[in-house]
Amino acid sequence: MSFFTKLRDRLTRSSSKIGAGLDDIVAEGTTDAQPEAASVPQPMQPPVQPIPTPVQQPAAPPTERPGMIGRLFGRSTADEPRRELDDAMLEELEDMLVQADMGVETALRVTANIAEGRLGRRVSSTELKELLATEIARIMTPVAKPLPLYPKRPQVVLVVGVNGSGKTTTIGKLASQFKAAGKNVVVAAGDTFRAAAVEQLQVWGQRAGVPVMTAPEGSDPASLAFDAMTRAEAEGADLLMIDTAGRLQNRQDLMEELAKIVRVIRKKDPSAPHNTLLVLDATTGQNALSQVETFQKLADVSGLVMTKLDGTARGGVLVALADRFGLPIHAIGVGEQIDDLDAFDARDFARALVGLPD
Ligand SMILES: Nc1nc2c(ncn2[C@@H]2O[C@H](COP(=O)(O)OP(=O)(O)OP(=O)(O)O)[C@@H](O)[C@H]2O)c(=O)[nH]1
Ligand SMILES: [Mg+2]
Repeated sequence: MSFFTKLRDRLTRSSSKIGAGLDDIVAEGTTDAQPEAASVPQPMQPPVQPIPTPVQQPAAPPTERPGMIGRLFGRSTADEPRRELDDAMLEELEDMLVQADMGVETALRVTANIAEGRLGRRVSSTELKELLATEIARIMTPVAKPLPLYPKRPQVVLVVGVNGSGKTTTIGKLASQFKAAGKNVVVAAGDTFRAAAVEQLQVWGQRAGVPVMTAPEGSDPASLAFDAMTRAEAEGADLLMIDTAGRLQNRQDLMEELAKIVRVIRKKDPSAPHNTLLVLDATTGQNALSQVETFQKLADVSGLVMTKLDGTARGGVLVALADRFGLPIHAIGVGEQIDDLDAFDARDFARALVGLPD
């Protein structure tokens, strides 16, 4: 199964929320104001073209679009109900996007861009989805960047995030993918607070076929990080991924612990860590925004991974994150299995989020 199919199938709650929201908005206007619009056949008219936008994707010639989408949806977009794009409709659109966790600022911007040059036109739900997907892709394309790989050995990747966000699972999945790509990977169980956390990483290490450096429960994570650096250097590892604890009592503890890990690994390599990945849980919705702010103060966050996009209605938060922070989004997780993580693709995500086919 392609990752797009998986993403689209599993992002159902977000996509049905947004897709159904758009259907409702259009339907509402057609029943109230323009009852004739849905039923009048227009056999003599040319097929309705999607409204051109400044960044219209070159993927398919515009003349083929309605037919293609029509086939996929089992009907032609020309027969779809239409609603005039006016202030009332834009307001509904904005509210719906806020409800879908896109955040007020981002919802406003997206709505304004959709409105630009189109006020007074009559749009169908499918066209509105296409427009929205284009706007979302426009926001997300600049941040869709896979984890950069440097010639530096070992490249040290520090993985941070709140309790339960998916750090350990993400390390397991990434380790497996880098291993499969021929990289020599070492992971370090820097979350030394719980024996279960270490065991969990060991299980992932076995699945991925990579060595896991551990230390006794309760020992100093920084000294483990130092030992892991030593081993990764000795083995000529390409990548060292360091897991961290997310459940420290307060921000001060967490800050001190992360700072100490960084200090210690810099004794080995002053340029490390080369990446600091913040792992966010999509189900936390708008809270993810404040987590980014918090962790940017605690650590030099270089990129994001968003997990648990499966089965949440809050996938829109990723758009708000991209719009607000512009931090690279390296990967997204859509399940608990080893292959349920992939590089973030802006267009795929945008189309899946609004419930459009590939
Ligand atoms: N559905 C789903 N579950 C996920 C995903 N990623 C992680 N999980 C689950 O989320 C739970 C927490 O994941 P962990 O990787 O243990 O999270 P953590 O950040 O290491 O947690 P702490 O070590 O407690 O701070 C586990 O049950 C994972 O299987 C995902 O993309 N989708
Ligand atoms: Mg963990």
